[in-house]
Amino acid sequence: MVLVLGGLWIGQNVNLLPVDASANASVYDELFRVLFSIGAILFLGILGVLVFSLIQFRRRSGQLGDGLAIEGNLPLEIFWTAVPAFVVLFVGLYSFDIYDRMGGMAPLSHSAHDHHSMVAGEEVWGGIGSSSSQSGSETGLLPVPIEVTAMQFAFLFHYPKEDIMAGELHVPAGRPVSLKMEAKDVIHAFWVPEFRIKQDVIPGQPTVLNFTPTKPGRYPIVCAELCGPYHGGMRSTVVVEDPEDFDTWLTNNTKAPVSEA
Ligand SMILES: [Cu+2]
Repeated sequence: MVLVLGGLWIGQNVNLLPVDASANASVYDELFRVLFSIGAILFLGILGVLVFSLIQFRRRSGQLGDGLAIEGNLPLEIFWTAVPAFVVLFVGLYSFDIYDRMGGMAPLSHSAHDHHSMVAGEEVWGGIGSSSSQSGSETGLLPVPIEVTAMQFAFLFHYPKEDIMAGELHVPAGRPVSLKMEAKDVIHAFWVPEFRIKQDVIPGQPTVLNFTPTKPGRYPIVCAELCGPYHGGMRSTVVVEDPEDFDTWLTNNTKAPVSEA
């Protein structure tokens, strides 16, 4: 009892994750806390029994014989099979639920014409994060579409409406964003730890990532798929701005000479 309560307390009070800066981060953090609680309970329980046994069953002076030969204990074996089976089943179902709530089960747009839907005359890309909680449908806001190109060893961002090319990803806080991503050479992965989202970027097969940033700030974009010798340096920045600042940025950059470097 003490062990379970202690593990739950540790799970609820652990503070290892970076700031949460997107709408789905809290759902992910919930899963992290549950997994951390289970890990803490197992760690403390196993370590407790181990330390207790080291002291209680140590060899006393004068003890020279072999220990008791113990073989087989059916109730114990059922117990230590059933408990991990239950834990693994629970974690599997719960993770699936979280993945579904983050929009992971929404169909990916495998070709340019599949799975696209039209909202108010605008094309909406499907894929991860396009579930109702992520697409902004409850706020009635249309997602900001941005095209992402990944290559060895950089990300390029294109705003199709304004025809802006950028090396940093600028997004407005509180508005849904829809990234359509494709790689030029090998498989990369687009990861923003502060958003708790990650998606592969694949040559020849566009993938989609939807999110709603919530906190203005600058956060790292990390390539999370080993893509070559400078993979570790393949980083960029996402700049989350107040919507007015974002609009100003769009205006300032519209019709600027496009430089593809
Ligand atoms: Cu890469």
